[in-house]
Amino acid sequence: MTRQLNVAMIGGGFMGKAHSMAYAAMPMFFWPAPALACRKVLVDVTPELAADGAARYGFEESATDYRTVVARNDIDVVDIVTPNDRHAEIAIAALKAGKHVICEKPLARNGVEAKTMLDAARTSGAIHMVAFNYRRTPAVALAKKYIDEGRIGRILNFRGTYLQDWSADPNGPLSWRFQKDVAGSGALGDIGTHVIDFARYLVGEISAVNAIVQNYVPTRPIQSGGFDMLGASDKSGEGPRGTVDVDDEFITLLKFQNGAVGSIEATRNAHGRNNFLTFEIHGTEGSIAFNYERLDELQVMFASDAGDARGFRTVYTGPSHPYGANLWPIPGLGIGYGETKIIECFDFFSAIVGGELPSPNFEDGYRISLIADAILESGATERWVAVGN
Ligand code: SOE
Repeated sequence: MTRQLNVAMIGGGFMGKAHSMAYAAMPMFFWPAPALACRKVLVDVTPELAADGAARYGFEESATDYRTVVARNDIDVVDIVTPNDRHAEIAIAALKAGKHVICEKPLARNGVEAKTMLDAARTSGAIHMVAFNYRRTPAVALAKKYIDEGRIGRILNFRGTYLQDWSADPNGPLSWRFQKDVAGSGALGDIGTHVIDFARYLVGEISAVNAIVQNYVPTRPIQSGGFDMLGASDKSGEGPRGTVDVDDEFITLLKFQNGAVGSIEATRNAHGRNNFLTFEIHGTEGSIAFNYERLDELQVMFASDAGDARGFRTVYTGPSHPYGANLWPIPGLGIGYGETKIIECFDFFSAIVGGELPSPNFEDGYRISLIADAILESGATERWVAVGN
């Protein structure tokens, strides 16, 4: 019989929806499934929100006190989908109780906080994962396969961007994503860390950064209620405003330990860009390019191509590509954000059942936090900063 894992989810917002959908749908794609998820308890800040989230996302019970829930004997997995300032306390409590933990990105608000989580994870011996879902896009996993097979040779250069526009309006609300004590950083932690994850996954460890870090919107209308509405609430601009103390944009140069160089930029203020998460990688034997806005496609060029056929070709991912045999039967049918979360759930559950740490785990989350810290320090000091270790 397929094993069952009882899940407690802490938080019930946008990511709660994504993860709940993945728990329900994963076995429909990956069968036989490594384990089935029983959506046991959903925890939120008020009884009403928790009950509403549980009903909507298919959890058996609701609760408001995560400490009682993570200590329960019938809970196997704790899934953290809260704002960033709660990640550490919840993860550490869950790991101390011996639970497997998946935590939304960024792992923590800074490297010091991430280290406390990594230490707890190492001590517990439990399985842990950080939800950098985009590397589970089949086209991105295909890029990794080509690189590992040496198909584009030695990597010379990585260029990554993550551009959105939902915070371009200065009258968009002051949600937690614009408050340093809750979020840790702005575009850097929220979306830049996805690109840092790509860079480490595809190229290797980053050794030094040289960054420009900017804020464009210093105050925003104070939001009523704690919900994260991204850019979608009242934008009249009337009423009291509060201070934004995080970055709206950063651009950084990169040095990799293996000698490659690169750059990353991220902003949520780029009018016209929605989820423009891209990379282009140049190697001695070819190049690879990816844009999440066309996530089924990988652009590939091999230097060995015949002279009259040189140029990027489009590979449409499908059954013969990573994870593809479990998705849809014909290339080009198209996947979306949901499938990346379903694959993430499959990899997490496979790791729990197999007893082997998945990647990215809390060690990766910690390293990414150190790189984010170095980017902020470089932006403040206007010089190259070596990434800590
Ligand atoms: C908002 O910028 C956001 O929801 C991020 O927090 C997610 O990580 C990203 O995948 C989509 O955009």
